[in-house]
Amino acid sequence: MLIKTKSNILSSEITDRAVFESRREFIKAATIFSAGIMLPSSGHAETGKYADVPIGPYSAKLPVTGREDVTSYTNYYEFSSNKKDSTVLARALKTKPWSVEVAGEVEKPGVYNLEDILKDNPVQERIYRFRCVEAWSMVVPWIGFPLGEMLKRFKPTSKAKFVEFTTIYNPEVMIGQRSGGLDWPYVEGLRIDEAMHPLTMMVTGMYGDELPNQNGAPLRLIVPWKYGFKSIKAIVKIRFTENMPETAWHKNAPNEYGFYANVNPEVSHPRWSQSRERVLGSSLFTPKRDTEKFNGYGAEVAALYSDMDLKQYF
Ligand SMILES: Nc1nc2c(c(=O)[nH]1)N[C@H]1C(S)=C(S)[C@@H](COP(=O)(O)O)O[C@H]1N2
Ligand SMILES: [Mo]
Repeated sequence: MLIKTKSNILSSEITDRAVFESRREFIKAATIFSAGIMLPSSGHAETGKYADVPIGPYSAKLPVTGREDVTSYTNYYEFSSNKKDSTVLARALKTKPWSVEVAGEVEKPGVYNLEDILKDNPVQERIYRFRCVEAWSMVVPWIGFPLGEMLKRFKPTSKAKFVEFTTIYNPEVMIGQRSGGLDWPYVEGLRIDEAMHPLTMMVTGMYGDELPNQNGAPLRLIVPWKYGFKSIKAIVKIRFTENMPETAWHKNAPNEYGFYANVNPEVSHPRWSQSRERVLGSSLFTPKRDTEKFNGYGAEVAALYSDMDLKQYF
């Protein structure tokens, strides 16, 4: 399946806040366009938990990648570095009940139940591009809410310049955590303006249904203009900090994985080019897609980095 081969997401492809279009009709059309035929197992659930959520701002009108492809090829090193194995092993994680500790430079620290967080943060669907640093990409209909809206409720202090996220540490179930590779638990971070940017999402579902364990249930981050490793899964802690947090992949290989990790076809990974990407679900004969700077979200986010050399701050 070929998604779309060229250039930036047109502004006409991004819905504005007022537009609540007929989401189901579009999704059906998109699924037919992308898969040729509609199978009951692909596309968005009609009856899933989130079947009727409104479509949110910034949702791109792009054909989505097949659900099977997105749920059977996952990066989740706590379970396995093998993408197929991690989808199966992740079933063992218990995701209910779940709570998130909020700490650091914030007026309302504490331990919050996920259910209570969800009461305050109504969900919406957003179709976003997603680009892994390994040079593959997909288009996913995420369900979630803007991270910034949630963070504001905790009242960050003026010293909060960064936000650090931590994945659950549970080596009994997460068997990958019993050995090295990454320094567990997995940690990621954003600058506060990146965290507050309206494109940045906390995700609880996909394809109209709850998030499958392998895709980061019950709560993960999605930052569509950054490489996928920033989009940390199974979050149990959010800490506001004055200094830039040390992050798992950066610690593992600082010359390969920068803190910013903005999608940038002009800056190669030391071991491979970032100029093109394999679209998940496409055939071996499908040409690779040209990678777009900021993954196509430059109109929204380039201003965040206007005074920075992105080759230095990769
Ligand atoms: N906790 C945790 N979060 C993680 C990862 C991981 O191994 N552990 N992998 C990252 C990487 S490299 C990518 S590309 C995305 C993959 O998301 P997906 O499996 O839902 O496609 O998750 C990111 N979040
Ligand atoms: Mo990735």
